[in-house]
Amino acid sequence: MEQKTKGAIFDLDGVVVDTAKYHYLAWDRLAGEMGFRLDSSVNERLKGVSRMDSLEIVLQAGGIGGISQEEKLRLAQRKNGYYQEMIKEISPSELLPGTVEFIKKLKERNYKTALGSASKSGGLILKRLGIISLFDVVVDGNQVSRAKPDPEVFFTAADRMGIPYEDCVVIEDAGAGVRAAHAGGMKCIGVGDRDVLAEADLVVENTAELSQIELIF
Ligand code: B16
Ligand code: MG
Repeated sequence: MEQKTKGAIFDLDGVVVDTAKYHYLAWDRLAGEMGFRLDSSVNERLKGVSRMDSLEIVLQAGGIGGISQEEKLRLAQRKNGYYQEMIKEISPSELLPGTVEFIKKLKERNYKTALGSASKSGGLILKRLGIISLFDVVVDGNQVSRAKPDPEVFFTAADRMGIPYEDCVVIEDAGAGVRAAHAGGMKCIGVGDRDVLAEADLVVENTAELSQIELIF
């Protein structure tokens, strides 16, 4: 009997590639221009969070308030300019180990695959990494308006794959992403810190461990 087609939805930052370091450096440059520096605890809080929500976290870290919406948009745009400069030369050597192998294994087992990222540069980064053809569907920050933990990004990916939500598994490194997957009735594999990802159905410490997973979902 042929196996039922299922869906696997991959987050980008922290699952496919470590773009968090570039987001952090770009935000820290902006913070420096405003007279403060970021520390690593802020870095953790920025993961998986949309650009404008990230700006709020950064402003709060610097104790900066009373900024107009127009100015906030300008600041976020400036940070994105720094980020774009940093990812201009991103290359396949920066792919996190194990993820591509896991995607290929899923495809052999009749899974459809999707990107489900908050980043407006998600599609562009997949192209630069040379792996966009591994994804049946690409949903990034350009196609959705509500940030994780809202499940919109994963619903959009599942709808485009034509797979029922309960037959989808999300692979995520951020707590907000795990909550979004569950809010959408999907299973979730967490990659990273067990404390941060405690709610996930299964947690692996890093992407290299993904390919060891027996596909129970
Ligand atoms: P952009 P993900 C997220 O990527 C990042 O983790 C987060 O730090 C970033 O603010 C967000 O994308 C938006 O990125 O400014 O490029 O639109 O983990 O959802 O793949
Ligand atoms: Mg992420």
